[in-house]
Amino acid sequence: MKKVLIIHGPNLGLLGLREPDIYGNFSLDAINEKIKKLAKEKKVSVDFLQSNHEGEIVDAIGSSPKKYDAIVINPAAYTHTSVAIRDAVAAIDIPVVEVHLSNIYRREEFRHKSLVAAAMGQISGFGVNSYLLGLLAAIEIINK
Ligand code: CA2
Repeated sequence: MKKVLIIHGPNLGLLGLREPDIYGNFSLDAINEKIKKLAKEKKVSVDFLQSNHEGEIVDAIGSSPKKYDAIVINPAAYTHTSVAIRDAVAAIDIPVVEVHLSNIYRREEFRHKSLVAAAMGQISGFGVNSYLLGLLAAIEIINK
């Protein structure tokens, strides 16, 4: 069975508690449940990592090709700042799909730039469905 790693970046553990107008009402656990349900339907297995630490995310990306066939990542604020995560993504040979709950291009200008866009593609602005669409994109690529 193909395996996909889902990475949630900093502060996404706070989902559902604050800023529901921007990020929706779902908690991170609720999002993960939806991802698990889709993964089961599509017969792939998923693991989850939520981390507020750049180095931990870099390590997870770097070691993922040994264990996973693809990554779906919401790098959160690191999207706009982290050359280290960008370089980690560029250094691995499995597909990486970048996702965002909000449409980063409709928000403050500093969010318009993604350094992680070294990823294969990006889905932004569809709330929890960004993760589901991101997982479908990853599955499509790894099943080819
Ligand atoms: O829209 C997204 O998914 C973001 O990656 C979310 C990040 C933000 O920095 C990016 O520009 C876009 C923020 C995640 C923090 O989530 C919170 C959730 C609830 C309350 C406060 C923050």
